[in-house]
Amino acid sequence: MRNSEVASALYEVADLLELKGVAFKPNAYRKAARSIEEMKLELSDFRKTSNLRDIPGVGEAIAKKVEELLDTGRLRYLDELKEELPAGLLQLMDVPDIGPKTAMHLYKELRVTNLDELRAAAASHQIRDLKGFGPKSEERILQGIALLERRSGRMLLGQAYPIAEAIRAYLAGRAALELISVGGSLRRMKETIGDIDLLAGSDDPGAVMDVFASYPRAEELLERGPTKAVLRLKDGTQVDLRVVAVKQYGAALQYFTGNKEHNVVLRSMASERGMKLNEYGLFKKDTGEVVASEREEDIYEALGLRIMPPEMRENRGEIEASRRGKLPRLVEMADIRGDFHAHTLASDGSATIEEMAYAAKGKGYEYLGITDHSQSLKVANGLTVDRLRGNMDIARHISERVEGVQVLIGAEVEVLGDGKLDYPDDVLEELDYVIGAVHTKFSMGEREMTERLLTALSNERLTILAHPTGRVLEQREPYAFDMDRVMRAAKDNEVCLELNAFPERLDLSDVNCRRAKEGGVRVAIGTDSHSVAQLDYMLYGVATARRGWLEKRDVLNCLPLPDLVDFLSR
Ligand code: DGT
Ligand code: CA
Ligand code: CA
Repeated sequence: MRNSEVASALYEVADLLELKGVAFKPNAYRKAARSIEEMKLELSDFRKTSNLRDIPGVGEAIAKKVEELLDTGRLRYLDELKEELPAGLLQLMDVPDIGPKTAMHLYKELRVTNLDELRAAAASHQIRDLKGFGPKSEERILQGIALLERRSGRMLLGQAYPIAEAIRAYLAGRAALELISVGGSLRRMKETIGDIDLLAGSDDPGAVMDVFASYPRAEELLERGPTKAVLRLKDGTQVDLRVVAVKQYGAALQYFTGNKEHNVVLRSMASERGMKLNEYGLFKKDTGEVVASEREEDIYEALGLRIMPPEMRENRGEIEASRRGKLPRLVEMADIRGDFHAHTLASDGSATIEEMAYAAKGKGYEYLGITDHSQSLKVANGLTVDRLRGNMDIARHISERVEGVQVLIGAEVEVLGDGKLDYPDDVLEELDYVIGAVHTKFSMGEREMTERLLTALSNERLTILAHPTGRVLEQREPYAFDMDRVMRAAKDNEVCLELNAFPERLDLSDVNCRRAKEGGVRVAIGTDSHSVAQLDYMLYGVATARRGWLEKRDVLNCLPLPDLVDFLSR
């Protein structure tokens, strides 16, 4: 069993215990699951040399269960819990706004045991009369169910990327392949991924396919032809591999990177120039002579274009920009000098300020902003003013101790319903910078929400507006508000909009990043890390910024520390 599978069993135990109304234990299981998810080493290797109880959050009882999972692939305790409660109850908790308490309440009061029964209960107005519910809750439940059903079955970039990277590395090592790349939406670093496409260039396709089929995480080889194979992994993910001749690698890579609309335009450009473009190459129409095929850039060049980064290939003006020599120089990971959004043990993170600071230093950053939650967000253990001040002292101390990286002292401050910020102005004044965030009252109307955001933006202590649309990919739509007015206010008040790099958010989206750039609004990328490992999410933030055509000057994280300090002290 892989760590992710062990973790997901423990999460399920936590959910079921919570449904049963058991106190404390669910959080213990979740904490252990999180630690296991974040381990670099596989548990099966780890336990050869170490004690499972050395894993943070894993005590004697949980260690036994982890052992059972590793040894037998099953957990009797989990099976028993599942027998006690109807299986569909866990499904109810997939509906936004329905947590374990609500699910259990609906079960006890209305005998609702699955999604269909929940829909029926909401539609026949049985829910509004329950204590703590009303007509609005019925509406929200129905909307939530509809959203669940619309779920596209697409993976998040942050899920697909590590899976694909692991297979790519496996193939590159075993098959001694030099020409191997991800293709499709993953190469374009789109926020969600339908399936993973891999492309290899080799003159011995059979050997590459054999290695592919031997991948340890493989469940089943669904398809194997002379040049194409499809593998299903143990976690259900599907991976396409194509192997093409070395001489045709560039053409195939171009074709299978897409997107489709981008390719359609290229093909018609080829046609206008008396040529033909397909996955084998660019050819002269009359003689069939090969114009380009081995290198991707040669294909673009032969069409009068400069090759552009895959992230831009969405037929959103990149071909025209390339033709006119006006391609932007997209921001890169190497340009990133720090991270603006990180939580610690003080609120709902899992690491200390010190651990986070060392991790930032390890990444070569010049600065890391610590932004724990503010007082009114009690579910995330938001900091009272006293605790915040205590934390500031610690952060200053650590900043001095950890050489080479500056710990910036910020806070992720609630934007309250009326747009006011959740700490008094004099407290905000003590911070190096302030992130404002909406985490409550998502369902207010467009006018009210716009006013709320504009009020927050008018506070001169606000530096960054966090995850500006509030969307959660595949789960929650953006809240209603007037983006144009918010962008204008952000520009006028010199507030940055965040590109939250957390895979579930990627908010601002690529399209909104581009709007920000066009509106003269600077973007600040924040990973919203709740652990050391999540600092790696910067990669997805930068990719999304690149998809939004952002350049170094558009991104706050590219400022060297002295310039950033200047900016923050204005
Ligand atoms: P996905 O998997 O839904 O996230 O999106 P993609 O872009 O990865 O699409 P996929 O996996 O269906 O195909 C991979 C690439 O292959 C796609 O980006 C462009 C190319 N391709 C696939 N089908 C066609 C097609 O019918 N015409 C053209 N021109 N290109 C195609
Ligand atoms: Ca794909
Ligand atoms: Ca595909």
